[in-house]
Amino acid sequence: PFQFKPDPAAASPLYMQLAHKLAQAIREGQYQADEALPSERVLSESLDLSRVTARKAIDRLVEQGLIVRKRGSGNYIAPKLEQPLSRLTSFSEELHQRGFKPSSRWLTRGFAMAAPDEQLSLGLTTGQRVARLERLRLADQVVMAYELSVLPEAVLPEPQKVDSSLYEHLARMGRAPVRALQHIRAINADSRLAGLLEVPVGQAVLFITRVGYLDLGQAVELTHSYCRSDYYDFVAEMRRDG
Ligand code: 16G
Repeated sequence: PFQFKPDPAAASPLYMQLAHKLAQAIREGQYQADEALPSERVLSESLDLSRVTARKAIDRLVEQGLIVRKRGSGNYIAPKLEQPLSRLTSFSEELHQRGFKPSSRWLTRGFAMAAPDEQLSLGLTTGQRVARLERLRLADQVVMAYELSVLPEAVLPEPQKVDSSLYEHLARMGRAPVRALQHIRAINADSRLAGLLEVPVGQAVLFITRVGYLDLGQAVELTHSYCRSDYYDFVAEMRRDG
């Protein structure tokens, strides 16, 4: 169980000491990713502190991005996705690995005519249709990203059948990408994106474009991911030549 002994000689206020101790417990892995943290009431009662102190400590950790509040169900550890840039993986795989429950909240799942940039990326000719998948990506109940995926109709003839994981669906048909090219840029959220990602308008968001290919070089996926910069951290290992 979580232990906290206030230091009466410390210069920092009680709530800061508590926040510090809680942050340490989270970093040390005392709590599972999808497990609720003790509520403010439980914290204050078990540690014999005032409710205000407990609330201010939690507020501080929310500000620091370590904790998220979920309406009606309490406080949880914020999702953190340290995603290696050298391996081709899916959102679902990455989140499962970290003990979160990945899911998709669908906005669109249908067909459209390929736009010029989509034709170019996917190697299509004018007049060919594409499947369009538009969704929010969630870790437990926290929105981490908004994604728009475009695939040739021949690759994804039944977009309605994609469940939560696109790659799992493609793998079942032997069409999951084995190679991808990815660009990462920073943008500021406009009001629509800010609303979808539940961040303030103007917030910095990671805008990532991925084109995924099959073994023989056929492009199967063009995905634009808009990732919350507080939850994503892309990591690459580098070596100097020679
Ligand atoms: C990741 C990829 C995205 C891919 C998706 C498939 C990034 C920035 N984007 O979100 O390109 O389409 O995974 O995930 O990594 P799924 O199989 O869970 O649907």
